[in-house]
Amino acid sequence: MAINIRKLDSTDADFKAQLAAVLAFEASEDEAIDRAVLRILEDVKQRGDAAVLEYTKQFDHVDGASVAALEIGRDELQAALDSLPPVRRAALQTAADRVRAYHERQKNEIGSNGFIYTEADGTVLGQKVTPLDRVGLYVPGGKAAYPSSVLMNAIPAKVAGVPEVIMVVPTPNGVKNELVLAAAAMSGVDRVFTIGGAQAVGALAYGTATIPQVDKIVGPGNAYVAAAKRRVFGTVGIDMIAGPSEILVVCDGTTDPDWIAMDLFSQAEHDELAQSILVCPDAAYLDKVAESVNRQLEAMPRKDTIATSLTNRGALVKVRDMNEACEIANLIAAEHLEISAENPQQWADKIRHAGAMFLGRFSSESLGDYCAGPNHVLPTSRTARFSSPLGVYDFQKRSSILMVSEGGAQTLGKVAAELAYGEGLQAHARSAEYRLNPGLKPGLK
Ligand code: HSO
Ligand code: ZN
Repeated sequence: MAINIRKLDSTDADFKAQLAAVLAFEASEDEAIDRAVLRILEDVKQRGDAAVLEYTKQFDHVDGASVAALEIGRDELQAALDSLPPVRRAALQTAADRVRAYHERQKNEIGSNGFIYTEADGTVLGQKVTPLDRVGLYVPGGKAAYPSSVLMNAIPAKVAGVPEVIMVVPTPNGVKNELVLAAAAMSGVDRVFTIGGAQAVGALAYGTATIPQVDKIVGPGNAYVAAAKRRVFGTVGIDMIAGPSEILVVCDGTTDPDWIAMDLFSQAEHDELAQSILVCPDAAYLDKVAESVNRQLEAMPRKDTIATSLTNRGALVKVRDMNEACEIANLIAAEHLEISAENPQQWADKIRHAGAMFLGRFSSESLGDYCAGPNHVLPTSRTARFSSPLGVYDFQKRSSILMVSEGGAQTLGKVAAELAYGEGLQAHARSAEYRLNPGLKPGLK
């Protein structure tokens, strides 16, 4: 199988338009899916467990006696963990430990403890940070079931202090993924139900007699799950609607081309819609990578997916120099950015938009996907321009604190009243003025 990855050259007059065409991706918002999802959500809202049970039978061919019977108990989760081959269990443990350590840092070092300060007149102002009470974690079934994603979603929730993490995972035809269950046990998931699709999202969002209502739903899913998450947003929080995986490699031409070709494959193998792009100032190097792609492809079990992804959405981009490569990286705002170069730090300093930056030739994206520590749930489809990796902060919220002293009420009361009168809101003004000395309360004067 020989494939042709599109080649772009930044000196072409219409380079920007060509690049835009490569990046163009319309998240398919299928109206038929949306209508079906709306019906399911309404049904689950009205009929609760009975609806969940029926849809699970219809879509997953799992005929439970009750929703309670679809719960996987702690013993079964622990048994899944205990039955892993020792080497795999050790790898899962290392990954979990490293992900936890990273997120502990995140909790302690980016102000998750809130703040409080006292003004000269004794007024106290601050911000209190609290974890969410209950979070729902959606885990896809079938081929898209990633145990690593269980760790990446559940561990930051637990580090944030969420007391209850409820996981849902469809088990079509009753087939359970043991590694997913093991990962749930390892990351401290509290309860697991074998339900999926829009019905599971609805159950978590509205609650049923058996499934507790959660405050936020996180985790990836298919088009139905994405549509359902969009619909329930507002009733509950959601993390994001993730698009296909992306990798952008900026290379100075000094890394083994086979390594880079495999890095491009690593995201292409996720999905035919995944995007892998290489940007480099050295035209001969791009040719070497193209050659390596064709030489290595044949041996890949997922070669069809990789070939489709690279052919339809991949690109090899020749740029003038590394500075221009960094400008393009900022434009693309990729989910994963590898800077495979000598002294990567100097180029990283120029990057403002990327979900995660992998610096230096030993930092392959796959290490981040599994076990380095940072989260692998990252903004896709250029949303790294305005959003961030999933983190402890996504499982916390902030409350403002105002404790105004009697002295503070004198100064602030006049300011507030003045602005309230300006807005025509008499009760606001009076409420502030009642607290002035001497009070303005009728009868007290
Ligand atoms: N690259 C994916 C995460 C993942 N990779 C899970 C392998 N397993 C998210 O962008
Ligand atoms: Zn991956």
